[in-house]
Formats: sequence, C-alpha cells, structure tokens
Amino acid sequence: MNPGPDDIVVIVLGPVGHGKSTFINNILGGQKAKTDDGFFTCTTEVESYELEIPHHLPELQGKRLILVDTPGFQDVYDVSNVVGRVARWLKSS
Ligand SMILES: Nc1nc2c(ncn2[C@@H]2O[C@H](COP(=O)(O)OP(=O)(O)O)[C@@H](O)[C@H]2O)c(=O)[nH]1
Ligand SMILES: [Mg+2]
Repeated sequence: MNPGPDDIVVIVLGPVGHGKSTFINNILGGQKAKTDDGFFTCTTEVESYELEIPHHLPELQGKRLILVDTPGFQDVYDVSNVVGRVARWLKSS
C-alpha cells in the first residue's frame, strides 16, 4: 500500500466482534473486509483498504485514505500482540 506523508491512514482497533470490519465495509460500500460471528475473529492479519476520496471533500483530493483492519483483542491476540502486528505493518509499509 506504501502510505506516503500526504496519505491519511486510519487504524481501526478494538475488541473482537465489536464491528470493526463491518464499519470498514460500510465505509467502503462493499464486503471487502471479512466479518465474523462475534465470537471468533475472522480478521487474523492486518489488512489495509484504500477508499476513494468523495468529490464533495475537495480538501482531501490528491490524498489517499487508507483504512486498516486489525485482529480484535481477545485471548490469542491480546493488545500487545495486535499493536505489535500493527507496528510491523506500519514499518513494512
Ligand atoms: N447489531 C449490530 N451488529 C453489528 C454491528 N456491527 C457489526 N455487527 C455484527 O457483529 C459481528 C462482528 O462484526 P465484525 O465486523 O466482524 O467485528 P470485528 O471482529 O470487530 O471486526 C457480525 O456478526 C456483525 O454483523 C452493529 O452496528 N450492530
Ligand atoms: Mg474483524
């Protein structure tokens, strides 16, 4: 995805099953991020999605808006595990 200094990167974090992926899909207007049944996480990796900037937001034209979906906090992915994954994603991007 290679975010640059002008891009806006929104990282969505929170407990598992609280609607992070659904929120991202609603903004994207499609079912791109995998959603789950609320008990087991479907989002096992940090995934990024680029959103087209709407025309009615002239101040954002020329920038990219990148939404980042993350595994929800739960037993196997505790907060430090998720934050570590996000930090690695940021570094490799
Ligand atoms: N009632 C209700 N259910 C929701 C809402 N957002 C998500 N869900 C449901 O909650 C479950 C988990 O959603 P998901 O987006 O996968 O959560 P994530 O683990 O935070 O990514 C799914 O069954 C969704 O359909 C909401 O705003 N209201
Ligand atoms: Mg999810």
